[in-house]
Amino acid sequence: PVDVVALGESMVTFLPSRPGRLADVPSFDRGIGGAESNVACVLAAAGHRVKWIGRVGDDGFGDHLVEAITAYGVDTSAVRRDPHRPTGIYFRTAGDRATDDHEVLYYRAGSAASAMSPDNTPRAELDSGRVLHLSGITAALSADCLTLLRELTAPRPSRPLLSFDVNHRAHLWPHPETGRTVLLELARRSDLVFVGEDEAEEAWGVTGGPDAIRAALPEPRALVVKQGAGGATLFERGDERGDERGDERGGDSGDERGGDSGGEPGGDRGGEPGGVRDGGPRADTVTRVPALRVDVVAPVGAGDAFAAGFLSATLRGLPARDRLRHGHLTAAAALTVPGDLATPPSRDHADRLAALDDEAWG
Ligand code: KDG
Repeated sequence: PVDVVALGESMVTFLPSRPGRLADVPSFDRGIGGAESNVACVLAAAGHRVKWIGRVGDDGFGDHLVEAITAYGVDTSAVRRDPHRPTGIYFRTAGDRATDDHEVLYYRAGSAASAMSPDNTPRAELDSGRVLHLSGITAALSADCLTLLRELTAPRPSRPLLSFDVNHRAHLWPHPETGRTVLLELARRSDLVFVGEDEAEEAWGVTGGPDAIRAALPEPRALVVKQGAGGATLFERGDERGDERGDERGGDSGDERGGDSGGEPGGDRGGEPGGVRDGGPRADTVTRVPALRVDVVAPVGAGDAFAAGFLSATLRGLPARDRLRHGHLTAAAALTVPGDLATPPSRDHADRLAALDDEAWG
């Protein structure tokens, strides 16, 4: 069985060969991008069995994406080719490191991936992993893509653990209000949610830091608020092993609960509004871990790498602190390269770094 299935649009990316405005840059270096396939590539590099599901054009860029993502060790056998629509591409400048003030130009409207729908996307394959990783980008691509995401986030028996990265991309939403509502709806229906502190403010107007974000989003059993150089905070409902009777909503028997480690995916599928169950609201366990101090080259891909590191540690049943540390370690690798994907530390190396004492992590 597959550990993680990731669904989303991947694009060929073009990064300027020298700094400057897009208007002035004469040539570009080709790379691959796409938030969800980035997560898949980093997880595969960490030794997990991963499948990426997407849709690309029947063109050279589509060939390149499938070949490059396969070369990372990701199973691309369920990727569909669209004979009528092109593969999406995008250009981005490195921008200002301090402010992340960069230019992004997408050429993805009407792309092959934007035609993904419940009818043409292999449903059994989507549910074939222990974890299904989705992001808010897909919801913005088209009405069909949004329908697909709504179906995949609906509560249902034997749903894989649903991991959702909010990934608010303001350029992609024709109406900001729609993005705001949809992203909140999808996050509420997920088991594990990743959101940036700034992103929550930009998308939902939530200010006041991680606690305020958790208050606005109490449903997911785990919520990771990423605070850039400030670290990350994990909120996890304290009942993950408490419900020994099994899942009263008709899901699995709950035998995969991670207990104290909180590590194993599965268990409390679907979520109940407000995190309230028959015994009333359960308290969150809150874990905060500082980030590593690195010289940032480009933040692109760091959020995806963080999600991959966190998911990898989750699949391995590691405790909360180490799950966050693994997220920071893979993010640090991505922050220090210009493109979306860096070579992450090997599993042994990451384990050694994650085990350093608090002083080293302080
Ligand atoms: O997280 C990196 C992604 O933003 C990048 O690869 C492009 O998927 C992308 C998007 O839609 O912004």
